[in-house]
Amino acid sequence: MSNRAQAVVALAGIALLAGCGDRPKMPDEADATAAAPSGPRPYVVELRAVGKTFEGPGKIPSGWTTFRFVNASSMIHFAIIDVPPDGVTAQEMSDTVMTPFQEAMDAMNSGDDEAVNAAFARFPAWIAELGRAGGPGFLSPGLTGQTTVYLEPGQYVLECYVKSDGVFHSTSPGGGQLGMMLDLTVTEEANGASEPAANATLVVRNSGFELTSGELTVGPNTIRVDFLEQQALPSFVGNDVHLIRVNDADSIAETSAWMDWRTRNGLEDPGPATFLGGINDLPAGTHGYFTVQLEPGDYAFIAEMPDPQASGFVLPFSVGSI
Ligand SMILES: [Cu+2]
Repeated sequence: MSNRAQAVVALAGIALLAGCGDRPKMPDEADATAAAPSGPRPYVVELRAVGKTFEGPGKIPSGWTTFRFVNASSMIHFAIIDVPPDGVTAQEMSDTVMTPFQEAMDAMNSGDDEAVNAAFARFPAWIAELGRAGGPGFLSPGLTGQTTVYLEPGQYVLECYVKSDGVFHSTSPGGGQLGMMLDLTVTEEANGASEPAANATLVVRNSGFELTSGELTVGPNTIRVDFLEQQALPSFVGNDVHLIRVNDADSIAETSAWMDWRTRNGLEDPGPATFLGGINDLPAGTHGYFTVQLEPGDYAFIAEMPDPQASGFVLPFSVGSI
């Protein structure tokens, strides 16, 4: 018998003795003792957005990983997890991808198509094979999000490409510094965490979102997101899920218009809605989770892609009595 099992048996004996004694048993005492060994055990990584930088660990064990994403800044941020080819670091991505991306954006804003094409032509050949492993979705200032993904051992790069004054947060501020990017090494060691338990399942296909099981309610919700399909759109983005609070009749249309990074106001902070988190692109056939606390009101799942509303990637819903 393991030490842990012995400890559980010993605790059970104490609970039994307590139940037989003079002291009245508290209503949930026995339940708490019984639930502890078998309940889901998350492995939580705190990732903070401070100004236009990420603060988080550089090395973590592999397995189901829950990112507690704390937005301690005054801007909207997200944290997409890139899977670059072996040996490609955040610094190399910054030099070879983020720099031409910013040049392309500047050229788009000035209407110089030739310069746009020249910038895109500078991308490294591997850009078409850049993988994605999810990560926390858009989160408004001051909020905390929670997103869980399965991370295999390997080398990852986190990035945020929300814009401030037309500049992607992932763009280097100069002087050899990284923009909003973070190298993350995931080791062979297993974190041993359990897969989260969800109360609702959202399915993602190339035709849009569908809530296939469960119910969204007032209070904490853990949403399983099944990526049945994934796609590479011409704007270099794919299927993902973000959650907004729908504050008025224009929230969805305005957010849908904001979701195209190629436009001057696209992904420009501050955004038109309150973002509550979500999950970034995962490969087809895989799944992840995000957890959100909902107050009574109107909400919508929405994707970061050109005109998600026209493409089936907006799913409004309401919880509680309004
Ligand atoms: Cu950002």
